[in-house]
Amino acid sequence: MSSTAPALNASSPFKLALIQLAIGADKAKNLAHAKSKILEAAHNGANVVVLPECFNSPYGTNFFPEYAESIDGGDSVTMLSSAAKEAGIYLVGGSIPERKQDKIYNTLTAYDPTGKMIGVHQKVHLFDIDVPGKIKFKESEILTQGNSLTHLDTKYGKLGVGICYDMRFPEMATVAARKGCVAMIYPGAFNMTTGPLHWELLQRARAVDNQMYVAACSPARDINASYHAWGHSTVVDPTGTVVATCEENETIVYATVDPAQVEVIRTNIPLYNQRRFDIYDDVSESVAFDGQGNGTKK
Ligand SMILES: *[C@@H]1O[C@H](CO)[C@@H](O)[C@H](O)[C@H]1NC(C)=O
Ligand SMILES: *[C@@H]1O[C@H](CO)[C@@H](O)[C@H](O)[C@H]1NC(C)=O
Ligand SMILES: CC(=O)N[C@H]1CO[C@H](CO)[C@@H](O)[C@@H]1O
Repeated sequence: MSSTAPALNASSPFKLALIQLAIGADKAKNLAHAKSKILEAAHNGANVVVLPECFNSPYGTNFFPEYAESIDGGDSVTMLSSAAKEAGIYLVGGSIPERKQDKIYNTLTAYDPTGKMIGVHQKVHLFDIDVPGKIKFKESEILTQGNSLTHLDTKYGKLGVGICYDMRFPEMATVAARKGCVAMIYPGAFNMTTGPLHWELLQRARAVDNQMYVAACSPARDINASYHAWGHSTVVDPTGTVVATCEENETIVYATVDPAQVEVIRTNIPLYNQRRFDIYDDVSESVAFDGQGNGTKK
């Protein structure tokens, strides 16, 4: 039993910009600064702009309750919508701590060039790790996990989104690829321990397994903050090659995402015709998507 490569419904290349934003303790300043960088990226020709994880707040469970907002009319969401509109770009608005009733989520929102919200993703896999002597972090002490996958419908094709630790779970990217997404985009803030070890490797792995683009957008490193982000915002192409990256300071990383490159690699190395769903299951078959791009288990 074989399968065929998913239709991408995307023909034109687009310019992707990852804003490796310098984030401080002043939320209003973070919002104003993010907006100016979004406009800068658009000015430089970007069509899809990405902000990092937790862009309105320093990263840390102790900060989340103070910086958390409603995504229904909150300051961060209001800024993101107006920045997308003013810049005339698609915006993957990093993530913010979202307050909803008595719970806090790590939530990504995305917008089209008119400022309309086109997707909401609550981080599905919470970051709970303990590498003795190196790093201990338990998001689940404060955060609640989301329960659905999210695909954004854009005029450049479908984009799958995840947040940081979500990158470690190959099923999410595989579902996105098989449902026709041209790229997976992950705002994320890896640490100085996990960054050098896995940040680039995971992106290349997700890209080569799924023959799709993968991009991850980190905050700039702030040596004065309690959490030292690895930085190195990166774009990987569908062959698994790093096509754009940077170091730790604030910058904008640009890359062209070309659906034709996805088709080329899927033709040259035709994994899609060679999968053996007679001996293992197609993980994407177990997820059903609604009209808003939210996927849950059938
Ligand atoms: C870090 O703190 C030092 C000492 O207070 C200060 O001089 C420096 O500008 C700070 N750096 C950043 C990136 O905020
Ligand atoms: C990042 O910025 C700091 C402070 O300005 C500087 O000392 C350092 O060399 C920069 N790092 C790189 C890789 O440019
Ligand atoms: C929040 C946290 O656990 N930060 C750690 C990241 O890793 C460095 C070591 O590289 C630790 O010093 C930090 O405590």
